[in-house]
Amino acid sequence: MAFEGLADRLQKTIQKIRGKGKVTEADVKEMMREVRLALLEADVNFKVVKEFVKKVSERAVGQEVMKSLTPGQQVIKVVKEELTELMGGEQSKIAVSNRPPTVIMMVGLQGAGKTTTTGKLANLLRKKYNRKPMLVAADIYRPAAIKQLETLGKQLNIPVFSLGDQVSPVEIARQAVEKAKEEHHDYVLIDTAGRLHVDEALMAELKEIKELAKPDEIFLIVDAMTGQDAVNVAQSFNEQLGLTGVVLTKLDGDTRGGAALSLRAVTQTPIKFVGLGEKMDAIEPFHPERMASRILGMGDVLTLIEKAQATVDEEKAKELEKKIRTASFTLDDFLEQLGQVRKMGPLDELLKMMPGANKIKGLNNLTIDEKQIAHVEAIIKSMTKEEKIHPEIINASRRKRIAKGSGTTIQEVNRLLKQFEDMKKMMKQMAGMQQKGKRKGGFKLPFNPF
Ligand SMILES: Nc1nc2c(ncn2[C@@H]2O[C@H](COP(=O)(O)OP(=O)(O)OP(=O)(O)O)[C@@H](O)[C@H]2O)c(=O)[nH]1
Ligand SMILES: [Mg+2]
Repeated sequence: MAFEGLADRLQKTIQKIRGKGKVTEADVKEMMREVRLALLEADVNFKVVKEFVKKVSERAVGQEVMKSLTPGQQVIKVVKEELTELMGGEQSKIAVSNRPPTVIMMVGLQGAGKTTTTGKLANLLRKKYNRKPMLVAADIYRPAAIKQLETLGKQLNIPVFSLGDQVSPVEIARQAVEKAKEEHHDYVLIDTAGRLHVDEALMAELKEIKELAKPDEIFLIVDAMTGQDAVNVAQSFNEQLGLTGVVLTKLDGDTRGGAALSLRAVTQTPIKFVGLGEKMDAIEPFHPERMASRILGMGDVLTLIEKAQATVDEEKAKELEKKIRTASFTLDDFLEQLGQVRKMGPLDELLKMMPGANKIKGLNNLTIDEKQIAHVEAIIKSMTKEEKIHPEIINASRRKRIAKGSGTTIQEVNRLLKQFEDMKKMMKQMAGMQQKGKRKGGFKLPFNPF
C-alpha cells in the first residue's frame, strides 16, 4: 500500500498534538521536526520538505492557531491544507479543445505505463465523460508495441489508428488527427515510444510530433515507484516539451510517496491522474485534498461515495432500502448485494478509504478472502427458488444437498443461514426503530457478510 510509512508517522505525530488545549512554540517545533523526518524518509525532495516545514511552522505559531479554542486541531488543519497545496491545491481537469478533436500526447520512459494508461484514459473518457476517443499507435520501435495497443483497443472496443512500423511516428500522428476529424472522434490519444533514459533522439521526435499534432495536453506518465527519479525525469521532459500534466502510475504498489508529494512543487506541473493497478478501470483523477486526507488518516469518503454511485444502480438501491424497511429481504437480494459491493473494486482497498481505517489493527495485512465470497455465492446459487425466499424450510437433508451442490460443507451452509437470520432480525429491529422515528445517524449497511 502506497504511503504507508509516511501516513503512519504523520498520524502518530499529529495524534500527539490533537487534543492539546494549549500549544506552545516548542510543541510546534517538536512536531515539525518529526514531520520533516517523515517526509524525508518518504523520499520527498529536500527542498520541498524545507519549504513545507517553514510554511506550516509559520502558520502554526501564528494567531489563527494560538488564539483558537482548539489549537491542536488547528495545527492539524494547517498541515492538511499545506499538504493539499503542495500537491496542487485544486483538482486539475483534463482539457477540452473548442476545435475537436482534443489531442493528448502520452510521453514517458520505458515501462512507465504509457500504453496501459492510454487505454485506461480512453476508457475513462468514454465511460465517465461520454466521449468518443481514438487511440494512436505511434511506438514503432518496440516489437509488439502496436499489437499491445491494438489488443487493448479491441478489449475496450475503442478504435486504434495504426500504419504499421514502417511509417514515421510523426506521419502517423499527422494522419491520425486527420482521420479523427473525419470520423468525429473528440479525443485522440497518441501512445509514443519510451526509452530507458531521457535522450536526444527521443526528444527530437516527440518535439516533431508536438509541432504537427498540436496536442492540447502532453501527459508525462511516471512510475511512482521510482521516487526522486520520477521528479528528475519530469523536470527534463518539462523543459524540453512543456508538459501540461503528469499521470502517476503504480500507486497501488508500496511507493513511499515522495514522487506524489514533490512533483508538483518541483515541476509546477499538476498531477492529473493516478494509476492504481493493471486493469483498465484502475485510474482515478487526482484530488490533492482527498490524497492529503488519506495520508493523514482522515479517510477518503468522497472517493468511496463516488465509487458507490458509479457502480450501484440508484433504482436498485431504493428497492433495497424498501426491502430492508419491510424486512422482505431474501437470499437472492443478499447475493445481489454481494455482487454490487464486489463491482466497486477490491474490498481491502475500499476499506482503507474509511476514516480511521488504518487504525484498525490488522487491516493492513487484510486480504478479504475471495474464496470465501465465492463459497457464499455457490451456496445461495445451489438453493431452490423457494428456499431462497423462505430459508426456514431448509432442513437437514436440504442442507446436505446444498452443501454437496455447491462444493462446500454443511458447516458453511449453516453459518451462512445463521448470518442471514441474524441480519434479518437486525433489519426488523431497524425498521421498527425507524417507524418510531428513533433512528439516529445515516443509513448503514446492516450487515457485514464477511
Ligand atoms: N500495478 C500497476 N501496474 C501498472 C500500472 N500501470 C502500468 N502498469 C504495468 O506496467 C507495465 C508497463 O506498462 P506499459 O503500459 O506497457 O508501459 P509503457 O510505458 O507503454 O512501456 P514502453 O512502451 O515499453 O515504453 C505493464 O506490465 C503494466 O501492466 C499501474 O498503475 N499499476
Ligand atoms: Mg508502450
